[in-house]
Amino acid sequence: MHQPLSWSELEALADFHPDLVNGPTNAQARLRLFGQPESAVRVTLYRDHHAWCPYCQKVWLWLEEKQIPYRITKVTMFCYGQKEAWYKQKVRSGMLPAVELDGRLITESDDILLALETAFGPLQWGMQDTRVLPLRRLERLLFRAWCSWLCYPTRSAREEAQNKAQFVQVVAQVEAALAQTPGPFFLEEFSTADVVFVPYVERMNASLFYYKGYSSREENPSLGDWFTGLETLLTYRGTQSDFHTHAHDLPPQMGGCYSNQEPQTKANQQRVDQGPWFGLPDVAYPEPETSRTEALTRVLKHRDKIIQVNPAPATVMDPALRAALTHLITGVEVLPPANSDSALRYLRDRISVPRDMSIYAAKRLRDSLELTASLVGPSQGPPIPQQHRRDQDPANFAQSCQ
Ligand SMILES: N[C@@H](CCC(=O)N[C@@H](CS)C(=O)NCC(=O)O)C(=O)O
Repeated sequence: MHQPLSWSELEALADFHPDLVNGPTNAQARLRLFGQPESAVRVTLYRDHHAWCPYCQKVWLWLEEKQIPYRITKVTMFCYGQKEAWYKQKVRSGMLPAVELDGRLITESDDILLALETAFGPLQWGMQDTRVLPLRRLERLLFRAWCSWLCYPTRSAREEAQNKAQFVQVVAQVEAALAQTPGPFFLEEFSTADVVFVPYVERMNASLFYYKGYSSREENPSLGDWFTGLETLLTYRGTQSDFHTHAHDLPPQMGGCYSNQEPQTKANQQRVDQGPWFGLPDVAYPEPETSRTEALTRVLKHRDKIIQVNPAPATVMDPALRAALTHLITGVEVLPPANSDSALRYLRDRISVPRDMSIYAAKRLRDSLELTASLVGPSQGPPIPQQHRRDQDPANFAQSCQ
């Protein structure tokens, strides 16, 4: 067996340095300029550290598509840790997102989009357009059908089947709406209508796969084409999350997600939690060549904190993590210390997309952590909490957070 590379040898291989400010959409930037001078910035977006809030994703995607220069200030969501006092003074409820536009504070994602449209013009068809309004209503109908199926326990197989049938019936309406235009999007071009659907349809795709054994993207051809269309956009790819992140972030946010316990569901849960992660219907565009270097660079940036928050002592996690990263970047298997299997799987379970890295980088990293752990044993890490996600408190990463 080979020895793990040293931290400095790993650093020498960590060659992923995108332009966060002017380059492709990413979750780490604090400023986005799209080639314009900083003096052009009129907007500050307050969004969650976790890059998970669906209403923030809507505004984020809109700003990126319109290439409006903006600043990003990150705030903690209640279930991850302590809400910043300065934010509660600004927005009493502490809710996200909020935007400052020319110094004026606006909350509520729909109101934010309306104000941004007034200032910068609509993204093709606007929020109040007669073609967009019925689609917005359809999105809310779909949201309610999804919640009714996912977020309430059922007392019988019949009730479960009824909830599913109701969801499938609304999805059929979405399929019909998508089929109205020749391209993959709701209207002739990617527009506000798509932006409105993105956050929850992405979360539906993940959560129904994991909790109900139902693959929305594969079972509905027009929805499948819609996802493929979205994935042609670098803006969408930058905001895109994965099945693992959504499956475990949704329960505390939604007040619970209920599995139907069917064999397909159990198989899907095993796959999302323990791999293999490649081939899951959470992404279909080809893997970029940079996915391994991206994962390595992102881990190295936070390595001290990652080792510190791990339940295992640093004497175990430090060499274990180097073993996994050596596999990630060289493809060579390296035996980690005895008993480091649960430490590596603890980290495997806490990679958050797109907060930490993009979807393929996360798959590569999970893959190397799992493979390296499996060389010493089958122990899983402590379970992921379902009532809160304080195991992901951004305060632990405050200094190294970027
Ligand atoms: N109707 C609001 C809903 C916003 C909302 O529910 N935001 C959640 C996050 S998804 C929130 O900020 N919750 C408080 C928290 O988690 O800290 C909007 O459209 O902006």
